[in-house]
Amino acid sequence: MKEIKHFINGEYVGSASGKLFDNVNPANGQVIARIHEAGETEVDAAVKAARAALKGPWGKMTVAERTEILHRVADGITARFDEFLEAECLDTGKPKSLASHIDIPRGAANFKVFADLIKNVATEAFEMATPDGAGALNYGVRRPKGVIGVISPWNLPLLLMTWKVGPALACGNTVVVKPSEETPTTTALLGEVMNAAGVPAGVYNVVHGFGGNSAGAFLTAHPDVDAITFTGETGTGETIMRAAAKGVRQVSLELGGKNAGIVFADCDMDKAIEGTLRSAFANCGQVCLGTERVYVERPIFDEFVARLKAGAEALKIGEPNDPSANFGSLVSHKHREKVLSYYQKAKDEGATIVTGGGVPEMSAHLAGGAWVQPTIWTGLPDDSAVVTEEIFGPCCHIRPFDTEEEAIELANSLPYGLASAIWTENSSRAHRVAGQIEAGIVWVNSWFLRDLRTAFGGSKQSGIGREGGVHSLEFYTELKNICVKL
Ligand code: NAD
Ligand code: 6OD
Repeated sequence: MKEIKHFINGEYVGSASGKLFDNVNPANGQVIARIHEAGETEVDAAVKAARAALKGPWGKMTVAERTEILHRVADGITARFDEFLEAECLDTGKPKSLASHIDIPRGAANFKVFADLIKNVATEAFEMATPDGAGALNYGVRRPKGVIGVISPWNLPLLLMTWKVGPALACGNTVVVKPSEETPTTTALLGEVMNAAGVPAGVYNVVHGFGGNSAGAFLTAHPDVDAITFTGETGTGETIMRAAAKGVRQVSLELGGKNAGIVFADCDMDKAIEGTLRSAFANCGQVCLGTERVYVERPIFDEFVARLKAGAEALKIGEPNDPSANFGSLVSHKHREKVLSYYQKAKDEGATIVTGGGVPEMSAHLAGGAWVQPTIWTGLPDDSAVVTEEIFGPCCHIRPFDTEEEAIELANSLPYGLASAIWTENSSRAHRVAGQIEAGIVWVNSWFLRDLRTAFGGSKQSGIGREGGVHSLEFYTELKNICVKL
């Protein structure tokens, strides 16, 4: 059986404790590998390696040298595209048709974009008058923050991990990554690419394991980690923030959401249906930016519901290797239990089940997989758990509205504030409504259209801080002011 080991100081190492756990293919329930679980010993070794590497060749490189290496990392991912694709799909159950367009290309792009960015960012300078008339000159310099702890989730494993490791390394930091216990393989494989690209030992380290009382907690509690960047559930974010308070370490938190789509009667219906289908069902609904609440203006409500139902029922459920499949399994049976518990709640609360609501029948070789049906409900009250809590599955509730003000109020009614999608052909309305939505990202007539130079993050309980473009530099560097008396 294949073993997935930690990557510490440029080498793959097993756990001293000998503790391993199963890596399961969620499409069929079969164990595909055994994963080493890091204890405090491995986490400490990884942090020590990362600290030492800051003082080694990595810390002495020019920006040009460092960014050239990061371009080689991106090219290394692309050169091994099929291996990354296979590994990502085996870990997650997602269709190759999706991961080949999103997960793996973005995994590579995250290194190139931030390598290019760091070469071209200016800092500030201020001339200052002084009483003696000679003056003073202030200027800013950016320095790496140090050792960054990166904790990543399972839904877009390579994409979300490199989204943090790319800028962290571009800024000259070193990292210790703890990928999700469900999806460790591409993070581990990246170690080989780092070595081949000439990234010095200790710059990129990986420890595997769980969250609480395991690798995640050991990493966030480690006193020699300078800052922690995390993507995952809001509750986990709170725990990590508490851990980071010890030693006053900075956090960047990209957390959960319960995102609203608002569909106005003046929308282009084809675009609204296509975009809402993707935002509700892509990646089996396991995208933090996904739409789980759809508000539709009353005159087009019935038509919209009927067309979304037809679109959901046309999705092709299948295993990753099926080229025609565009809808995979959930990431695990544990997650399926959570999603199905909401399917049950919707039933119990008297929802109209427009489509789905259960488990699809799969052929014998996939029967052990974590499959669920794409599901649409109507008719639930606004305070239903199904409408207010993040499910993170392929499902949405659709509710009619009558006025723009009502739609905005509904969209803003929850403590989350990650993303929203507005569908209208009236550009004044688009700007007016987008400006009033309490979310870090608002799309108009699109969804998950990403320009990596833009700010990304959540408001309210969906996160703290912004990453992307120059905003990543705010987290991954210390901006130091040097004041020179002339
Ligand atoms: P999770 O919070 O359960 O786990 C995320 C990571 O944190 C995993 O690596 C896990 O092992 C680790 N972890 C768990 N407990 C920990 C602890 N006490 N200390 C340290 N580490 C710990 O999230 P998940 O289930 O993997 O991912 C799904 C969630 O992530 C959803 O809520 C989704 O909305 C959110 N998400 C947010 C964004 C965003 O950009 N805002 C992106 C993707 C996913
Ligand atoms: O596109 C990105 O950079 C990003 N962080 C996407 C997050 C998706 C959440 O599931």
